[in-house]
Amino acid sequence: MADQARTTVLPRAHPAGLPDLGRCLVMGVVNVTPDSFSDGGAWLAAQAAVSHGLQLTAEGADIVDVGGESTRPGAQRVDEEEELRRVAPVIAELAGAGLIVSVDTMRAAVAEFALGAGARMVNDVSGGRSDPRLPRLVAGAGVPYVIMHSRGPSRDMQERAVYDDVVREVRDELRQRVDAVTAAGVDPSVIIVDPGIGFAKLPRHNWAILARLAEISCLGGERPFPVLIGASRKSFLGRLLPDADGEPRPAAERDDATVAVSALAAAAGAWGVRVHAVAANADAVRVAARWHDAREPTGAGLGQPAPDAQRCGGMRRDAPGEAG
Ligand code: PMM
Repeated sequence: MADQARTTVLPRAHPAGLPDLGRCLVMGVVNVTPDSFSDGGAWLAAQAAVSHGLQLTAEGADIVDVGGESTRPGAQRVDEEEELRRVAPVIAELAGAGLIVSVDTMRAAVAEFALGAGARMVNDVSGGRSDPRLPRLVAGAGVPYVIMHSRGPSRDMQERAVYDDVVREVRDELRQRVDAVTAAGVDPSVIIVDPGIGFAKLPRHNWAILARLAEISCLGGERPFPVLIGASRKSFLGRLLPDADGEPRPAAERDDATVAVSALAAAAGAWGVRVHAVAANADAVRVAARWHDAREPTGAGLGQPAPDAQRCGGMRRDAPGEAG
């Protein structure tokens, strides 16, 4: 594990069921909610949400992630009927237009509708804990499945942001979730793991995780999992960049900082970044891929990694001063 802690480039991992673009993918966020912290209310009307999804795709999103329930700290749950009412027409239209749609839900009934309407993946911020029928549904459908780390409902999750070693604990808790969903029948090849930036985490926890992504990808085992990072506009970026009075920068002004995180996460080998402002992030992941490829004497970079970068045990060290 000491080796993994010093490794800066994740072993390459890609989920079955999605195109391999040879670079970090960009997942554009379509929140059909009145109360998301970053864009609440902006896309609540179905037609506005559909136009937004199409616009994000035109700007370079590889996937659009449609959600009807806010998960911001302190948020209350919406009922299933309301969640479905919000997302159903949006998913049906975006999938019908040929986009790769992911449904951001913790409920099997919502995921079932979405997959029936053409969605191609499920993003579950509860990591299979909220609705035990959801992993079983995903297992039957065989679609890519994002298992995100959190510590219980958004309502009071920040009270559980207590860690001795956040990276080790998040990794171990994600491992337990991966074991639980695979026991429910989910094929490990479709699993994407997400450390849940901002979910039951303080700013210092988020930074520690971002700096040690390889440990999250490996989960302590041999097989690397693709890693998704959702840092976009989150409050730890606002706190990093306060104004002259010490007030955190507002969510709407955190996109440049988000782009910096995307470039660094992509260069570290993240499989995907989940973002609100797509265009600049789409540029960032391309810069990161090209930068990385240019450093590889064999031409094998994030697109075609060196063979020893495929497994957790044999990762390259890529930090300045450590290479070669
Ligand atoms: N963050 C939010 C919602 N869904 N899904 C994944 N996989 N990872 C995240 O970090 C994540 C998520 C909250 O952000 P938003 O309200 O801006 O969508």
